Amino acid sequence: MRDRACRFERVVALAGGIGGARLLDGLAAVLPPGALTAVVNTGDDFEHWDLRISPDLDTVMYTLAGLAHPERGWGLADESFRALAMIERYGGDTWFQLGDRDLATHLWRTQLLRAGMRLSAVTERLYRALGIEVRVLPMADLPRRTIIEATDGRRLAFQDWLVRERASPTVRAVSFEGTSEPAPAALEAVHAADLVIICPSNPYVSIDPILGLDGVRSALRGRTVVAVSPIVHGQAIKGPLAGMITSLTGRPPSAAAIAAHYRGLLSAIVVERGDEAGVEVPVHGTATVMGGRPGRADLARDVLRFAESLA
Ligand code: FO1
Repeated sequence: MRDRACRFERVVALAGGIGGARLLDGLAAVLPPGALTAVVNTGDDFEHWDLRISPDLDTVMYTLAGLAHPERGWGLADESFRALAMIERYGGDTWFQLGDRDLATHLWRTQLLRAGMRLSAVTERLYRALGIEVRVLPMADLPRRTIIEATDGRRLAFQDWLVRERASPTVRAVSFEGTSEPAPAALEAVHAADLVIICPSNPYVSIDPILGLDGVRSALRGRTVVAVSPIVHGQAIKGPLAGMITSLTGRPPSAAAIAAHYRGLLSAIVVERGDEAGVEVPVHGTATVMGGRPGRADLARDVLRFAESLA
């Protein structure tokens, strides 16, 4: 069901990871067709089994198509791992669990990229094939890899850190390698936006890769920018964020730490009810933990209504 009540016509949502995908799903459900553009992190992308893998673009795609694994958040609900089992028998790399149907996505994306198609065009083609109407753009067409600089001195590629080493090396810094050029359509979308939503994603490894691209921060200046906190009562719903806040800022994980990270960018922030303390921008407390699709639409509606109250 869509709410015609919303006055925003050009909403841009910055997203990465599972929390971001879920709010995008809610926004897609409540906004009129054509009103939403998603700019998705590609800093997690990497080559594995000689395939080009874009985990956040795929998590968003499967979530918007209603195909994502409901608990895990990544990969497909209806999946098998028989190819992975054969790779295991051959002694190949199995630390990154690629399912049989998920493999089709990586095979097809790799084939189109190797044929010279830009990642934006490949993304549009994959999403359209799964019946997704929302415009979803990669943050950049060329690779820009997120690097984790660990306190033990190692520089780790993102998936090596997150999955192979289970996010156990303490993070000293996060850096980025590769293009600094945003996808043209992504930058244009931000410039034209009447609302920008920063989804409840990991600020360091899902949103900063986008903000660090040429022209993005300046395009956000003067826009209404509303973030949704990915930290709820001091905890992350999913992933390594809580420990990263402590190791990168020396502060305990909190919604206030999230607002402080986006200092200077935010018009306001939406947090879990009870997490308003210490937040130095206009703040709205609500229920931010999304259950299934109805909860995602409820949060999306709540964020849009709060954003309307700001103007
Ligand atoms: N995350 C894991 O913790 N273990 C995995 O084996 C794994 C496989 C995987 C396959 C495809 C895909 O699109 C995502 C996958 N993820 C896995 C999640 C992924 O590492 C993260 O979701 C993103 O990179 C950060 O949100």
